[in-house]
This record gives sequence, C-alpha cells and structure tokens, in this order.
Amino acid sequence: MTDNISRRQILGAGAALASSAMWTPTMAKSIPEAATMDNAATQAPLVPTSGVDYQPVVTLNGWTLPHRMNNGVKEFHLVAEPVEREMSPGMVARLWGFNGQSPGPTIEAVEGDRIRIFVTNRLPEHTAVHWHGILLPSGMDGVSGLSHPPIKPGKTFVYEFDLVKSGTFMYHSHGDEMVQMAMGMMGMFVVHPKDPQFMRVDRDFLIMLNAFDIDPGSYIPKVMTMTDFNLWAWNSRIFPGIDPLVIAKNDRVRVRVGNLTMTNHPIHMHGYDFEVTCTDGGWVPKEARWPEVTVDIPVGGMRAYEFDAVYEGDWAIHCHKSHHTMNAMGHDIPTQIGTKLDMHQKKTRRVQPQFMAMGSEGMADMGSMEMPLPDNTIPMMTGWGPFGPLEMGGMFSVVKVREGQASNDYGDPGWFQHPEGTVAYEWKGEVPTATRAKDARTMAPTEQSGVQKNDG
Ligand SMILES: [Cu+2]
Repeated sequence: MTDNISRRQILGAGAALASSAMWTPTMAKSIPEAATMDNAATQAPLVPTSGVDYQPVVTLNGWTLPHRMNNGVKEFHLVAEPVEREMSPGMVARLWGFNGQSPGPTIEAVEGDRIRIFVTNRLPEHTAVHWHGILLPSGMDGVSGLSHPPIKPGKTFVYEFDLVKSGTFMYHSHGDEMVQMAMGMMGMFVVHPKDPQFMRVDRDFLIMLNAFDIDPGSYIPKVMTMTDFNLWAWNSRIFPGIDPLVIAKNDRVRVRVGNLTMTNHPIHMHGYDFEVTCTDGGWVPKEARWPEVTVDIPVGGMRAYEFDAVYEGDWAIHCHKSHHTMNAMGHDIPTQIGTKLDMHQKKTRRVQPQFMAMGSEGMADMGSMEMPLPDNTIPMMTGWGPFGPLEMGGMFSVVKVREGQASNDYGDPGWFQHPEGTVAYEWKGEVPTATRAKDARTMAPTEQSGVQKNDG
C-alpha cells in the first residue's frame, strides 16, 4: 500500500478506512512485519535509533513493539490473536492478546510523531482497538460501530493520527469489550515529550494492572466475572512471577501504572515517598504535586510517580488491598481463628476424606506449606525471601536499589546485603510476664518469650 492511498483512506469517511475491497496482495506486502514475542521475560528497552532521543520505558515482564519509518510516518503492526501467557512459572493462561502476549507490546513514540498502526484480527470474532487517553480524530478512536466498522476476523484496519501530547496512555479492545477485556486484550502506550530534557528520568518502568478469573486447574478466564477476580496481575503476571524493579542508587526513577481492572488499586511502595508527576490527563506542574507513599490508580486511569533512588535496599511494592496480593483463592472460607479444629476435621472427614482443617492460628502456614494443588495452579500465598516465606501473590514485587548497578542493567542483583546492625532481630533477654506471648487458643502465657516462628 502506498502512502497516498493510505492517506486518502484516512482523510476519507471513517467507513472507508481500509475496507476489505481496497486490499490487494501487492498492498498487503507493504504492511510492516508483525513482531511477536514467545516468552514473558522482561525485554531490554528499545533504545531509539533515529529521530528525537528519549529514555525508553521498561515494561515489567513485557516488551516494546518495534516500528519502521515510512516517509516520515512511524508504522506499527498489532495482531489481535489467541495467546498463551505464562502468568508465573507453573501457570499458563489461555488469553486473547496481541503479537503473542497479553498484555500486548508497549507502543512507544514521541510527541509530534505521525503514527500508522495496522491492526490485523486473528481472533474468532470481530474487534476494534481504542487508544485510551490519546487525543485523535474521532474516526480513529477505535470504538467498534461508533468510530468505524468492526474489524472482522482475517481483516486488517489502519489507524493513523498525530501524537499531539506526551504522557502515559493505554490501548485496549473496544469490540465485545466485556469478553475481550476479560480475555486480556490490552497494552500500554507511551508518548515521550519532544524535548528530550523535559521530565527526563534514568529509569522508566511500566505496569499495567489487570485481573483474571481463572479457576484453579483451568486455563481460560471466566468472562462473566464482574468483581470477584482471583488473579490480580501486573502485565498479566502474578507474584512470584513479576520481575523486580532494578534501580541504580541515585537514579531518578519513574513508575507508570495504568489500570484496566474493574476496581481501584492503591499502589504502595516501601522505603520512599514520591510525587505523582503524570496523570491520564497529562503532566502535573511542579507546584501542584504532593508527596505520597501510596497512589490510588482509578479504574481506566493512569498515574506516573517519580522519586530519587537514594535509599539502597529491597523495598516491597504492592497493591494495598490485601486480597490483591494473593493468588487464586476461595473467598467463601469461614474464618477459623481461635477455634478448635480437631473435632471439626474428624467429623468433616467422614464425608470428605481429604478435608484438612486449617487457619485456627491465622493462615501464615500456607506460605510454606506444600499442599497438593490442581495442575496449572500457583499457591495462594507463596514466594521466598532471604529470611523465609513471603506469603504473597498477585500484585507484589520488589524495588531493588543498588549502589553500582550499571546504568542500562535491569538484571536481578539478588537479595540486598544489609549493612551490619540494620536488620530487625529477636530479643533474647528478659520479657516482663504480663507481655509474654500467649497461646492463641487458651490465651495463657507460654514459656517462650519469642512470638515469631521464623527466626531467619
Ligand atoms: Cu489492588
């Protein structure tokens, strides 16, 4: 397809946009090759090789879609298709996504660019792609039936527009939206400022919040679920499958977060305060920012926050809704804290021989327990740190700030080596009788003074 024809299509009525009659094999040859990714490892950022310089983003457990230049237009090719996404080692989800993964690859461009995005539909039903938050002509907005006709299976549509504004944006399906969003059809879209010095950072991380409801032992999300999702994910990954955010000490760092789940997520980062520098509407002027340690990401919204990485260490970063840092779990389990389970277990086993009563002393034991699980299922609470089980899942990772980490090195430096005398420790001395640890069931003081079972 020549530039001329494409321009004519774009400028004509929305309905004429790449209508199938316009396509011939010769034209099809000029579509850029669609890059595809076959694994969920964090890929090295795509450093710009021409045009305006920028600090490329790092999509955790994701990648950036390569583009080609065609007469001054940046051309991308997205392919909507069924994919297999490893959500964490040991668990694969059968999703719908783009170019081999869900979420789709991150699209990165620069303010002032004209871009042309080819979207090929290899799904079993029609689709359309909405460019969430981007200012563009109405007919390019990607709402199936409103902006343009649906993209039928096997067809390719062309979206073309100027990027008039920098910031953090998203893209997602806007055809049979409930099903296609539940199946994972989404990605991030970053537009860098045309002034390379404006809002420049040393590391720029990208997290898309998404959620799935996949029954333990199965592979395909339940698309009718409205609120009770069981897998709370970052870039369709769940802890311990989420890579750490690796940072060199004293870097200026930005973390961009977009939310395409159906609830808000208060993202909390330990060890630092930070300031929100970008919302879905644009950059926040310096005088208008306020310091925070938790930033709530609204549904359909994007927030970017920044900090100077002056404190070395391993710092947790997670959603602060505690059920969102769990993997697939049943929510209708009765609370058993303080109950005597022996009798309960004996009685229940008469009808359900495998029944195991648990939770009378809280549920921390589940973090280290080796319970038989259905195939393709990750434990509800899992992951190991240098001092024991982390008892986490879902939306959790670690910010690793290290002295001497090379500027383009995002490789995991391992656990933090704490300076002497900076780790909390067990008290070995006398404890007054009244404050000794008590047995949870009898509420009688025990002989031991320590409360913690894990002693590093
Ligand atoms: Cu959350």
